[in-house]
Amino acid sequence: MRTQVGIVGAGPAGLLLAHLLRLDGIESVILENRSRQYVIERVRAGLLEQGTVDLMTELGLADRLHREGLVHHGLALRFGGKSHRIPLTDLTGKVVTIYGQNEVMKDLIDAHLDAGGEILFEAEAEALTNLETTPGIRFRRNGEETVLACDFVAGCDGFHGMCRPAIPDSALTVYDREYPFAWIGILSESPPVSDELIYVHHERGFALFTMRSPMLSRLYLQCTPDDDIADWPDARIWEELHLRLGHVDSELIEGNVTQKAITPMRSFVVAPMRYARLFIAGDAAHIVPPTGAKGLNLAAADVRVLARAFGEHYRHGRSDLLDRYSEICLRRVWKSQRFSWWMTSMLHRFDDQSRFDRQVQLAELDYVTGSRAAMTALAENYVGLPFEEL
Ligand code: FAS
Ligand code: PHB
Repeated sequence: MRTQVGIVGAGPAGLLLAHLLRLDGIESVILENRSRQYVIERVRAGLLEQGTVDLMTELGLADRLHREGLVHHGLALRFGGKSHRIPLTDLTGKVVTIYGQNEVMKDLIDAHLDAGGEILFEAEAEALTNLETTPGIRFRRNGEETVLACDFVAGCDGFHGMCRPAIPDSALTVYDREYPFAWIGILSESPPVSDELIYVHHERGFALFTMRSPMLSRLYLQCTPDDDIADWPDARIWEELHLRLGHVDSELIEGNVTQKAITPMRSFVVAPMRYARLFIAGDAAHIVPPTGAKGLNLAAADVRVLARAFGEHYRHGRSDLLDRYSEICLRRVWKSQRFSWWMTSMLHRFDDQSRFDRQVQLAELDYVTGSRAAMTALAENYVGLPFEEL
């Protein structure tokens, strides 16, 4: 098999890249080791920055998003039993949109296949060859081994993929931080407790009240990293959510829990995001704790740059943007890392925390929710920093 850009992974990064390339007349083939059904049912992110929605709108992929997505103009930080609203749109002129990642996946896959795009599901990429000269991706599908020859490989295979590990350790610098807690996330068939997100700082630990639709709530609780989901029956989760939310005007309604999982919390970056003719994007290159809701949005920002760089290469034979791909993306990645680490540090309970640290956290929350300058800094990072001019 042969194509111009071989893409490993049909997540947000791989699919958005394939769309951008197709519209630029550049061929690509996506290899995805999971089934189509699995990819569109996987529950992950749910908050889209304005820039990500604008990108999908430009690509003509946002009709259902605009119909079904929930546009938010603010969020609440809750501490000391009181909620404080951050008026995102008043402060930045921008909005965020709640629209499940699995819905984004459905829209991107349907549209790409309808437009004649090529996605091979249940195709596991096993090895990359000749990355310096004539790259190949060896993959296994239906028990058969095949090599996809290509000009470039786009490693969009997530944190646990095989593309990043294909880069020699000596060529990479790794930045890593693990947090001493994790998140239990549930989907509940119940109306959200508020029509805007509530981020809760509580002595029992962090909690987040978000949603997927007016009848589907998404709820998160801080737990310990080695917690076993079996130790968290629904009743215990609801009890903890009520305790951490405390008394609010509207009632937290308990619904049928349709999905429940524990997500580890880490900050991770590798540099550079390129090795010869392999370019890595999204979770394959960086992981943020979900407190800042940046994961999916960073993946979109990476491939926006990568697609433009491939376009310059194929249209004008120019490689300067390919050469600057890593530097451009890492600037945004580190700003999102800083913001996600800051939100995580300000809102979570650390077991080794002293009384002093705790008071500093509360003072930071008090300052951020009382100063227009500090609120604006939070808001502009949350809605998404402007894309770099390319
Ligand atoms: P993805 O991981 O989405 O996609 C990579 C794809 O590559 C997958 O489909 C995988 O099956 C495929 N693949 C892997 N190895 C392969 C191989 N060898 N061959 C072929 N295909 C291969 N972000 C938020 O903002 N909010 C959240 O609430 C949130 N929750 C999350 C919960 C979980 C459990 C996880 C893991 C992430 C969560 N994130 C969240 C972050 C998430 O949204 C990611 O940032 C986003 O999916 C990144 O997209 P990609 O880089 O495309 O990687
Ligand atoms: C979600 O809706 O899943 C979500 C929203 C905001 C976050 C994390 C997760 O910070």
